Amino acid sequence: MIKRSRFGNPIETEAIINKPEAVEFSSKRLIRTDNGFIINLSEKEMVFGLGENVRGINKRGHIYKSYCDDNPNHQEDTMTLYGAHNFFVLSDSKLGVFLDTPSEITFDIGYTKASEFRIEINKQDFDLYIIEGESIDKVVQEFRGLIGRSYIPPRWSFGYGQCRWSYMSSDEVRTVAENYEKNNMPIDMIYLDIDYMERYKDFTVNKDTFGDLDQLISEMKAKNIHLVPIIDAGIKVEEGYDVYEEGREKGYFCKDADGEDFIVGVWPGRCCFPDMLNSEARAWFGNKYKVLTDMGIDGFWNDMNEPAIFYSEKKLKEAFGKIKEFEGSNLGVDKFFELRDIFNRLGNSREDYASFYHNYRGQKVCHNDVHNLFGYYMTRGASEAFERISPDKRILMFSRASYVGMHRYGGIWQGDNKSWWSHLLMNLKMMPSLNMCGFLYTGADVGGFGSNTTEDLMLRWLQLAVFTPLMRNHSAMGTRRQELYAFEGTERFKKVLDVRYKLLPYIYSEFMKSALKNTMMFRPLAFEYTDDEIACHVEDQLLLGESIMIAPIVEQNAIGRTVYIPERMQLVRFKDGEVISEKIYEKGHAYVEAALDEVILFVRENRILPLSEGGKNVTETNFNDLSLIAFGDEIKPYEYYNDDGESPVKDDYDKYISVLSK
Ligand code: MIG
Repeated sequence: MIKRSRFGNPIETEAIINKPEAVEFSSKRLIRTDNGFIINLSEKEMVFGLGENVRGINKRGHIYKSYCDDNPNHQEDTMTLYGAHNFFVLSDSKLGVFLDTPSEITFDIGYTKASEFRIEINKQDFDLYIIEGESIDKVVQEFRGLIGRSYIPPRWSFGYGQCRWSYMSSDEVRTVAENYEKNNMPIDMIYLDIDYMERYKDFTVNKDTFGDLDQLISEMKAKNIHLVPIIDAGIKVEEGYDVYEEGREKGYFCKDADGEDFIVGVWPGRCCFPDMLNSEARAWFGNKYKVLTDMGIDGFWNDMNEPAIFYSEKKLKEAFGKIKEFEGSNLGVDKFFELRDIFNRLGNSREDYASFYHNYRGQKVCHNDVHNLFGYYMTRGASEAFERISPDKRILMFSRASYVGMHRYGGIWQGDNKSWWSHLLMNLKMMPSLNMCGFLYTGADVGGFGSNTTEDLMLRWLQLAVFTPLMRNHSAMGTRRQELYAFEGTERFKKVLDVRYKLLPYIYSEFMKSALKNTMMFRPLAFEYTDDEIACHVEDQLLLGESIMIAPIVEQNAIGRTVYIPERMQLVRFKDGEVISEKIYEKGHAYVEAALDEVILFVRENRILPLSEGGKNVTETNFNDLSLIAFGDEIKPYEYYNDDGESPVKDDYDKYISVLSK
């Protein structure tokens, strides 16, 4: 049962596609306060959701904020990340809540007071959805029905991708491809970061270093490798740059209070933000992707669209003024700290977010009030353009910033992380909360983006990533190289990576079923084994689809780990190219070993895990000739979804299902 109540006069986000009639607010659980709600939490109540956020699968005990934020140094106490996903479920009450507002919200979930969940909403203009159901899964499914079908990428994007910020030329990209080939390692994608552009200008190509991009694209295509370029949110201010000049002439950029184009500093230096909320500007920006699709590009990632700001012209001027003021004076400690922070505080400042404007549905709207929509609408613009540009073929699209609703238009990666063991575990924990909000095509930067990775971390991270729909190795400029051939134990990396291609039919099938039936692909154990107190509190294992449980190793130096087995399950080990069905475990704890080059998973009793032989890329992987892993006396037939992997998906689900039985 879904109830919508309206407060004030909210800005339309288009998060919801099926809006029920609004009713007057009444709730047994939510108590209205001046600026939000309070929910009293019983001791047993767990809180799941909030999409992209740090900390537990069960979110109790901390504060989180909804405000899309470029925060590459996030740690345990970080409150804002790249996405804003205002949906959560109370486990015991089986109650789902979605707050539809594009401005900031604070969720204090038993932090200030352990028994109290306090929600503070920046603006009292919002829609509140309360969903009740017979199970957590049902509540989530109803919510997903409200927000519409998740984005479905081309099947090749379920392969492995290599990225690094600093592939400086076509030849460097060729070298990456050659190295994968030489080492017999499968690969489907190589990503192009900002260095392919001419001085970071969107929809341009650096002639000196990527002048033969056309040719590179077709060479790679011949190897079944897709090149996936980045697109940034800011447009360089430069006379003669067509995108800038058109945008300025047509009035498509965000404006300052005086109606002038708002100028910020991002990668290209001085930039304007296209007004992604203005439907005309959005369509114009989306059409620009055609520059690259015409060259044969069929996938993109949208970056910096929180939108991230290094500085604004206005605040930079103030900063220089301050510096001059301080120069030559005797700085006491306070002044010194102030001086030290002047430039640090320039980035992503709330003051800047409050000083530019959109033209949204014909109204002048302050950015701060619609902040969380920017990345969503940028990605939406691209995705809507793809329907025009490429009506017969899916295009890969994923974004950094997001809001609920954007899940219909693209996937997300989990933003800049670090080569830390804690971020490997966080990658796992975010999978279900993102699925709850419809983000199915997702994954984190494998190996960690910032800081230097290590061989063992990379291997363990891959062992998780073989299961995530987006499987992309990405690292920052200046960090240690982390292409899988860059380490001593290359053979070990190959063994782990090969497992992905064996799992592909299952991963694709489960992804598609989740997208088409509004279910979750990754579920906490708490959603399935609701009466099992221990299972409900497991934070480092997940159910993946209907047949398996994953329990990756996320700790340095570990040779195995303790796994909680919530029902009879069989351990399956991928070792040296073999698939070995090992011990059948009864419910309880078990210590399971797994070497650095092995992948382990657990098959549920009477469920089928279909596997392929593997392959050197998705195109050459056989999705039809499958071997089936299962145990039990009453093995349930498996509904296997497969299609051509590239035609846009309509609602003829049954056509692509075959029943596998053993
Ligand atoms: O300010 O394009 O999250 O994936 O490599 C950094 C360079 C800009 C941030 C993205 C990251 C990308 C990087 N970008």
